[in-house]
Amino acid sequence: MTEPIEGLVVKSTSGFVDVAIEGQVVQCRMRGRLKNTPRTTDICVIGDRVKVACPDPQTRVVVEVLPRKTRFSRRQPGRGPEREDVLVANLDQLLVTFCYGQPPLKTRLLDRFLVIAEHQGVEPVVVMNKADLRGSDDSGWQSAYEAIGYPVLDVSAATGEGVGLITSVLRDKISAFVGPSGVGKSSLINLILPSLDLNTASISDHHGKGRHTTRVASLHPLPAGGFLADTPGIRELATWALPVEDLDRCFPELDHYRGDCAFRSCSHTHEPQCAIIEAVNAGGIDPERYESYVRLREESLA
Ligand SMILES: Nc1nc2c(ncn2[C@@H]2O[C@H](COP(=O)(O)OP(=O)(O)O)[C@@H](O)[C@H]2O)c(=O)[nH]1
Ligand SMILES: [Mg+2]
Ligand SMILES: [Zn+2]
Repeated sequence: MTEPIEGLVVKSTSGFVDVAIEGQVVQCRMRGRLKNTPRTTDICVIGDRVKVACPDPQTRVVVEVLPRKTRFSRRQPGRGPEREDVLVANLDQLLVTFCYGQPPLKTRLLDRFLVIAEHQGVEPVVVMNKADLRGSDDSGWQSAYEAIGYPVLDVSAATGEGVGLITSVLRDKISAFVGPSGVGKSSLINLILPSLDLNTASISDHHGKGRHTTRVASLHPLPAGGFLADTPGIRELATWALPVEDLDRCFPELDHYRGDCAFRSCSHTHEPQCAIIEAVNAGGIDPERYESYVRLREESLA
């Protein structure tokens, strides 16, 4: 038997995984011993790097799952020990997509997606689609985000404006699009990956139903290199709960001030000598972003 070869899991169904190895996709079994290992996390998900052995010419077996750099996951609440539900391993970036025109941008929701990305250790990129509908007073909010370090890409699936920017952001990385229904995610993905031919009739998207009812999690290879993650759970991202104690660290612009609060466990909502509140009053922190922090905090306490 030859040395196991390293590959990337691009599809995972029970007992079998599709692994991309040197540009080809091969179906593999999971080695029985791996399947039976006691676990609190999924053994093998899309984005995992694995070692594949070839005991005979017809058989490919995943013999090892390599350690994950990052895991994009959610906790499965319920009885017994909490279980981690990993949606994508080694996800590099989240393209948080909104648009000009309809539906209108909700910065609270944008901030929620950004916070989730920070919490998961994934790089967020803000995509503003339908740039063809951009009005002259539509862009004031962007500078606050760019100052924090979040790039904002103006694009249009309708005219093709800025699509090259997205293509270069996606190159050689594992990425996923998130955002509300109707902003044009499917339209953008169809431009980037025409072979996928996603349904852009947004009615079917609204409830996650429609043509693709039995969708499994997959990584789609991009023509210029890299992969686009498509997993049903990503759609529910906006409803994920966040641990309140982690929240202030998910607003990177607070980092600079946080250490100067008088109280070590300052919630930055009512305490005296709170450096964050002082910075909001002095104009160093965007008041809208601070408002998002306060709201998300109330929500995670509820
Ligand atoms: N004007 C304009 N309309 C767009 C653009 N991209 C998508 N749309 C329209 O927006 C609607 C929703 O698009 P869709 O891709 O289904 O959004 P999704 O729900 O985020 O996947 C469709 O009617 C599209 O034709 C764009 O760049 N400009
Ligand atoms: Mg869609
Ligand atoms: Zn404080």
